Amino acid sequence: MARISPEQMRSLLKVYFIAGSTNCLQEPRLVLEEAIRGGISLFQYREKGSNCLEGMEKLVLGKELQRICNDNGIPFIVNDDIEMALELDADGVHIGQEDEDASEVRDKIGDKILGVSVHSHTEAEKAKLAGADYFGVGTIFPTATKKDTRAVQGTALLEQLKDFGIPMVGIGGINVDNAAVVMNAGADGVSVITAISHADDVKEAAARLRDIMY
Ligand code: 3NM
Repeated sequence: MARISPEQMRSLLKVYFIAGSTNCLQEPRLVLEEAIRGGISLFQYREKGSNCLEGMEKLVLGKELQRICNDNGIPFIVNDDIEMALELDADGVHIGQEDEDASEVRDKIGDKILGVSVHSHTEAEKAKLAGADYFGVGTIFPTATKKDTRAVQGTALLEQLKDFGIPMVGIGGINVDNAAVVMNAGADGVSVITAISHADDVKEAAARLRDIMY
């Protein structure tokens, strides 16, 4: 398997749904299935927060969500947990600045997709050198989902990072009302948790984001 091309990566990032059991108001498998029906392009399993699953339970849910992704041709990315990503043979991993060093992760995962959260020009330079396939750029708008985010920066950083030529996805407080602003600032896509996982109609929420991004 070769590294993903920037063009392929850009199209996968369009509507990037991130979730774990703690984000879902309904059964996570149902939420993922509905989000896929609505048209998400990529999924990240992020099992974080109080009362999140651990150990075998986390792995079992990961396997089930991965199978749903595989059955529907949606690549499956694992947040942070490199061991689990390798054990499941996931399509990729996403890491933050507090997680393992990006170069070491690249060595461990070979050609799998590597996403890195960046909050500054310096972090972006480092992530590019480490071999990131995409940048997760945030925190764009205020969010209640992640308590330990860095400062909210609006779309300014997206504008600054365009010249890197690395595919970029915005994160933090993105929804149907502000997704177009994020795209117009240079993002290839939007990554969202709440806008899809807490929607009354999950499929409809994903479809509306998709309409905006295409
Ligand atoms: N990372 P929602 S913000 C997982 O700024 C995550 O790096 C962020 O959730 C960052 O779409 C965030 O519900 C939470 O706002 C995004």
